[in-house]
Formats: sequence, structure tokens, C-alpha cells
Amino acid sequence: MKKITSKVTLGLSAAALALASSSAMAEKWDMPMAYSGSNFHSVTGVEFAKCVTTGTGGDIEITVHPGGSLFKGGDIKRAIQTGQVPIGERLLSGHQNENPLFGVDSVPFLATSFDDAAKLWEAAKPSLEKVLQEQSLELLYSVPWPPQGLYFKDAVGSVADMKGIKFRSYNTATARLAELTGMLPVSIEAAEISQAFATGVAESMVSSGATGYDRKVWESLNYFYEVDAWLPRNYIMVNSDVWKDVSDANKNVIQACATIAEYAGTWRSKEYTGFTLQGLRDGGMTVERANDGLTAELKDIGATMTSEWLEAAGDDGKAVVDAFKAMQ
Ligand code: PCA
Repeated sequence: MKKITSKVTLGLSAAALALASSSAMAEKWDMPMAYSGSNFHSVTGVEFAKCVTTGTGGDIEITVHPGGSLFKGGDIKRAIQTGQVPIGERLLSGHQNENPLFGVDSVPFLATSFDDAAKLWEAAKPSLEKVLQEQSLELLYSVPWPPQGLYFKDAVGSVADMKGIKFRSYNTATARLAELTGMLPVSIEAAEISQAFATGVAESMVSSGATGYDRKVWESLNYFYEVDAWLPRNYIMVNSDVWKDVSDANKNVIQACATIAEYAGTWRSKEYTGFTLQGLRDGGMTVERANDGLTAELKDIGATMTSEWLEAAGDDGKAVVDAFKAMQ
């Protein structure tokens, strides 16, 4: 009897220990994302979070905060770097001013299809990982936006028609595009564009059909010109110190979840391209390819921006572009 009691006591204390150690290991990670909850990037992020929570047996529980509700897009990278949040998502080209390499996915007409965007990503990934590690960030996965086109209130047939229009920009490249087309750039987060268009703070933008659809821009704008200028990417990053403390087993789970998320997110982005362009049409917008003259003018501007980017990005940038071209 005595023996049994001590066995039970032992068993209980072992269970208590196991419980204590697993709750000490359990971590809650808040994951800020900048775009609306219904956007495919956010849907993919929520699935990634579930995959990690389940796959790590609850050791790491990720909660997604979409729509810029925890941190606005422009503040997310810094929040991860400084450890205010362990993980988050950011349109990295928004930080091209810190390092030109971050803008590699927004060089006009360099990679204009999903296939090329995937190759450019493969070519740029090692350099980007290195730059991010120097900033205490570990790259987990990246998903492209659909091809970028131009939104306007009135019909536009040439660059001359754009003069003086207030243009919503989302990174350095889009602001530069505005300057070179004679428009007036104003930097506005995607979460705030419906209001900016409704109040006339902005009257045009370059973006995907997806963002126009998510933000119901047909309430204010009437034209979307397909240009396929580039496919910028969102990146999921984790703070390096946090990452260092994750067990090898959990790192494997997170990386596997990241691979699945990148695949699923890219697939959604492709599906969303046609779906959202139709959504813009259903909302009453005219959706068509830019005419040949306008396309040629935009390509000239693209050539200027490409040489400016190559000059700024130096040998590292050239190496990425050369590696990308070698994959063609
Ligand atoms: N949507 C984001 C970035 C690129 C895109 O298609 C935005 O407009 O902010």
C-alpha cells in the first residue's frame, strides 16, 4: 500500500513537472499584418499561424492582427527588429530607403509575370536574407502581389494626361514613378486608401487589382489600366533573438509551415488576379490594357528607374539582376 502511494505521488509530481515545463515553453506570438483581414495575404498568414500553433503542439501560439490594427504597415518592420513583436509581415520595398536591395521587386518591368517574380525572388533571396540578418531579422516566407497597374478617375491615354494628378504612393519606387510622370505623390497605407480617394487626398495609384478590390475603389475611381509593371512582395519576418531561442524541432515546424504558406499564398495571388479584375468591372470600372503609346512611355520611365536602382544598389544589386537574367 505504502509503495503504491509513493508511486502515485511520484507519478503526480512527474505530471506536474511536465505541465510546468510545457507551460514555461508555451509562447504567444502576436503577428501584425498591414492589409485587410479578407486579403489573401492575411488569409495565408492566419493559416500559417494555425499551422505553427498546431505543429508545435501549442509551444508557440501565433495570433494574427490584420489591417494594421496592431502596427501600421510602415511601423511593422521596426516593431519586429526592436522586439516589440516577435513576428510580422511587411512590404519590404517600403524600406528601399534603408537598403536599395529591398526594392528589387519594384524595379519597373524587370519581372512582370508570376514566373519571373518567382525567379527574381530566388535570385534575390540569399542577399535579402543576409541584409535582414544584419538587422536582427530572420526571413520566413514571401508572397507576391498580383501585377501592378494604374488606377485613375478619368480616362488616361498618355503620360501627358497624368500631369498634376494626386497619386497615392506606397514606396520609394511608386513615388519616383509619380515624379517622372508629372504626378504629385502622397504616401498612404493601403488600409487608408478608400478614405483618401473619397476625400480627394489622392486621385490615382499604381497597385494590384487585389488592393483596388479589397478597398472598393470603384466608389471613387473609374479606370484600371493593366500595365504589369512589377509584382511587389510581402515578407514574413521573425526577430533573430526570438528565433535563436526556438528549439530545433519547432524551427523545423515553422519552416515547413512557411514553405506551405509561400506556396498557398502564391497560388491565391494568381487566382485573385482575374477574380479581382472582374470584381473591379462588376463595381463599374473600365478595366483594360494600357494602350501601346502609354505602355512605351511607361517603359522609357521604367528604363530610367532601372538604371537609377542599379546605380543605388551597386554590385550586390547587379549580382541579383545578373543571376535573375541567367535563369531566363
Ligand atoms: N497592394 C499593396 C502593395 C502592392 C499591392 O498590390 C498596396 O497597394 O499597398
